[in-house]
Amino acid sequence: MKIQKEHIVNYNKKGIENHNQNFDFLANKLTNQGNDVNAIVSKLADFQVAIPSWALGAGGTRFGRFSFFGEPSNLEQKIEDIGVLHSLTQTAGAVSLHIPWDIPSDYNAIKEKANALDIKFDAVNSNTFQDQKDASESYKYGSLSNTSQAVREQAIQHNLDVIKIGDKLGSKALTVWLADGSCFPGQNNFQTAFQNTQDSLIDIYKGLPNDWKMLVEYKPYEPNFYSTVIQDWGASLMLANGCGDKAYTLVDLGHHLPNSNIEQIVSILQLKGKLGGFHFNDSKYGDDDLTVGSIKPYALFLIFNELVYGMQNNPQNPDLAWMIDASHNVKDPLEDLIQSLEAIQEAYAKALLIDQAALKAAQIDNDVVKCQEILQGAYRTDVRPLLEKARLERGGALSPIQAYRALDVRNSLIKERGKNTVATGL
Ligand SMILES: [Mn+2]
Repeated sequence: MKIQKEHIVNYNKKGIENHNQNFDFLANKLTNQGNDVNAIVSKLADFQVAIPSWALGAGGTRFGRFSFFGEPSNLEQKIEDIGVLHSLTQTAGAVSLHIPWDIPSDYNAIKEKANALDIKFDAVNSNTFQDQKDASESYKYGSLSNTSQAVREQAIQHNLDVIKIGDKLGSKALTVWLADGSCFPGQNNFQTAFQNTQDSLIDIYKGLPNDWKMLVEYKPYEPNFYSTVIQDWGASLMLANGCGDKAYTLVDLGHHLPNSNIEQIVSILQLKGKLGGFHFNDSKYGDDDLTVGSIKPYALFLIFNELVYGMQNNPQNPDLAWMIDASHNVKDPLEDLIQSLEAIQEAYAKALLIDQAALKAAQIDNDVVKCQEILQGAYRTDVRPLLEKARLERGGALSPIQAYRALDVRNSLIKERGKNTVATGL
């Protein structure tokens, strides 16, 4: 299914007058406060977030999975779904593939399809947390960290294969997330597991094309519940540094213990030029994979404040690979992703409103109250008219969720694909 541009234009007609009034009012206020509104709108329009290929089917838990029907059953259809998201939001201009769930059968056809929908291939993700059908070795007790050299070699080879697949599509980064760890004390020798992981990553790194990055993701627990080999940003940074300049840490919002100061983590990694990617989601308890901004929108704003500061002040840090890494089982996945994209843009827009010069002056004066006023002044601004403007200028929908429903997208997908299709993934 492809959404026709004129359908969006027609849908927008109903709300355009209201939008113009709201935008003019806000733009006027922000301009008087010293903001360059056009520059903010164009930054929002340029900000693109990759959609992971595994987030387009209904999400699940280990207890069950409830379909919303009309799921994409192959990679072509997954890219079409991202095309739907992108045409409405103008923010989802990239896909992040998971291998082996999404190995293209026809590379040229996939590239053409993505190109026609203005979708780029972002980081490719390897999978050494599940056993594959014809594999000779099992990852039951780990992959890159495994005590068995044969298992480690199989996992290294898989990552090298993923790089080759990504290279054919125009990807420029490999994301490595390991489930490796232990469930019981004494099961693993921590030092051996870490050293094996480092050595394996170095072998993968040697196969990385020159213009590629390796992104090392961390997670404190799950699926292992006693120890995880790459459990935090310190472990990730050590491993990245052990590989070389093209290896970076990847921060996933949900991969922290409760109340971790994630904004401080991204800040220091950018200072050191080592933040390579960021995965968005939200959580109440752990790695809940909830819609971005649904639980802790202020924390997301504080993280964006540091990301914006880094983008403006840390030329030593590369452009980041942005991706949504969430999928919840009680929402239509496409509606869930639209809400996440909106929340990301909202936090970004609010962070762009922070008067950095005034904040710096207040910090030097140790005017703690003023520092808080500056941050919260930006946070309390209703920036949605700016988001609407950024979407409108690129041909997107004033309200992507309302347009998605008004255009009856899910029912069209069900008519096209049937009820019982199932997307690959967890
Ligand atoms: Mn992630």
